[in-house]
Amino acid sequence: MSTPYTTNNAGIPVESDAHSLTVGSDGPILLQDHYLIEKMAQFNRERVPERVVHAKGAGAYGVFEVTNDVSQFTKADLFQPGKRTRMLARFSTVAGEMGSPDTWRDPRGFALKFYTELGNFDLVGNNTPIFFVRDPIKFQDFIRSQKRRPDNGLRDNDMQWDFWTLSPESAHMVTWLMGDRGIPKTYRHMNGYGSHTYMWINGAGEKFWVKYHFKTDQGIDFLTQEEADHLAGADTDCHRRDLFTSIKRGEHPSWSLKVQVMPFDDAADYRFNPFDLTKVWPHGDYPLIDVGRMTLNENPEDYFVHIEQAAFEPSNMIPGIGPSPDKMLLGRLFSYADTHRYRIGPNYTQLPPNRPHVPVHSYAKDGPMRFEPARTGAPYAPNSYGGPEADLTRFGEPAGWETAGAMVREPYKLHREDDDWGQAGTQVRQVLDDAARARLVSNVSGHLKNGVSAPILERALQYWRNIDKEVGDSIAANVNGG
Ligand code: HDE
Repeated sequence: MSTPYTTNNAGIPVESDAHSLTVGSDGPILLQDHYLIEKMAQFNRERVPERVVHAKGAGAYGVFEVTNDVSQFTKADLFQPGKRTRMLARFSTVAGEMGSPDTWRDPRGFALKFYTELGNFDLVGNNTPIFFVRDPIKFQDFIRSQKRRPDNGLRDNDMQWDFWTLSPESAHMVTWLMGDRGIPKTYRHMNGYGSHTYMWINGAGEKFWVKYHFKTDQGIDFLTQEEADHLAGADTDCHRRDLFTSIKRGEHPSWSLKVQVMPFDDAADYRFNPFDLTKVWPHGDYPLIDVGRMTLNENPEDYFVHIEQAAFEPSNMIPGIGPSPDKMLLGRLFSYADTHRYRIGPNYTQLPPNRPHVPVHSYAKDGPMRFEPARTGAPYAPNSYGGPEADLTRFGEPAGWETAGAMVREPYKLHREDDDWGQAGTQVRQVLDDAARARLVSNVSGHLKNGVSAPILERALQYWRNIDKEVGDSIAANVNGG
């Protein structure tokens, strides 16, 4: 294939990419060199704002295929027997900026977009089944404690432990973060979770509560703090590189999707609040049920077009899937589309990674960079010109639940075994083995010794004793004695 000739953005052949237009070879540059101006002006406008969280990431396309019949629980298109659905995944860290190291200790984003026959279904999770807080009003404050101080622009362990020790509901997630799961060996060697409780609705309109678990088929593996610190300098983008090169080699990473299903009426009296994002449902109560497998088998052609502009939103739920009373999930249903409209523009759903693979019959129109005409007969509904009409009969069932009460600002009502320390303690004592517990103690000790001031340090040692007395004492001995 012959090399194409260079054009400008208007498709006009250009004379040179090496020399600006001047008067004589040594003379002044001419304003009429609009190609030079185009190159400089385009360059100055290449950035879109980075994600305010999860700025550093990597992504790939793939396919989700159903391996087990779960249609008794949901009528969702992508979960029907025999179904294969194209998808996009993006993995990320949370607090780091776009150029930050892949190996910083942090939860990892696990964002999935499924291009189903009834529109895009997005499941925007993490590599942890829980989160630091249980009310969205605290999320912004939490993130700011993880980022940079306003005075010197530096990250600060003092802020992090100040926030965590003043928000004890963070204990379960901090135990995950400071353990082996806090630094996965690669994006391929970590699990993904929907984290929240969601709703499934089957063909008969029966509702269930579900939690999603994407178990890595590569096996869980992690980096020690020392290995991570070395890679942060030696290969800052090691996780992005690993995902891209493994797919390029034909080693397609996959994850097996399983769900926990809770009968709708169990929620009210379950021993834990099933909608509290800082809690898991012990698998003995609701065992894992196989659903299918996601395999990532195609690298994006262009990172900026497909990954930097990818827009995931928990509000993208298709028929058969719905939200739950989880306050964090309900807060997220607003935030993501809002951030996309700001970061990418109001027509972000028309971009390649975000556009549905089915026809769009919405009444949205105009706005910057719009390039799909609104095929609605007239720009309003209803109209007499063949415009689309909402089909209440087919899609009218509300994925909702009964609720009532006065308007209040209060924490969740407690279920029998709800508290802030119990599940963190169970994890430390029953899930971690001795070696993992020792690494947890070492990681926390090292973090606390790095810039945490006395009053906050005392609170942090008590925080860990509340989780587990023995672990708390070991950390205290390291910090005070070591
Ligand atoms: Fe996010 N989160 N989040 N988050 N989140 C964003 O949307 C938000 C939360 C997660 O690869 C933002 O597109 C609120 C939990 C991932 O592009 C923003 C709350 C979980 C990604 C936002 C949370 C997540 C984001 C910033 C508390 C796991 C990256 C950029 C109620 C279950 C997606 C963007 C990608 C990104 C809001 C908490 C996962 C600001 C308000 C919990 C994986 O809209």
